[in-house]
Amino acid sequence: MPGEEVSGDMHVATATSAGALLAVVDGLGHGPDAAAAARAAVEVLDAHPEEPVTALAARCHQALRRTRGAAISVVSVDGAGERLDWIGIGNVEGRVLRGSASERRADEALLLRAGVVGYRIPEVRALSVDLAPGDLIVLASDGVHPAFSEDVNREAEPQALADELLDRHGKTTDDALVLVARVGGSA
Ligand SMILES: [Mn+2]
Repeated sequence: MPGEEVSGDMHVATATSAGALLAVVDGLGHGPDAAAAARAAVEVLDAHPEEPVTALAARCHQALRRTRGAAISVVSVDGAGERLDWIGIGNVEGRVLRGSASERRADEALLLRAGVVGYRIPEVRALSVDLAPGDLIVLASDGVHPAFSEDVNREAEPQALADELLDRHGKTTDDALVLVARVGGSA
């Protein structure tokens, strides 16, 4: 957010033995206290990337109790890139945007559950989505207008796409973060 020296939005993108763990964390509000809450969640996720997303949500909830709390969406991608499990508490949007190898599959939006991690979280279970090589996984904090996924160049490189989405859809009234990953082949 303009005027702030730190961002309260942070991400995790780490390889696991099974595949990858991706997350975007939005510390409540903005400024240093928001960043402290987000950092606490990132530390938990980085320390336990192999765990199921439901367990990670519970761990983050515990770790953030003395912070102002956060919105968190977490995605665990399996080894061959054939499936993901994801969970969203608060308003970090998640999308799977299909590549050309997924012609018969519809795009997917992560079901977000109301709550603040560290303060009050609902009973949540992970939802699964089948993937194919070329599919895009996009996570975006609420500093990005939720219409971001309506007109995406699906052939773009992930970094270029993240930059473009932030540029086109980022708000100036909040911190904003976009994380883009593309599903590779079996390698
Ligand atoms: Mn926000």
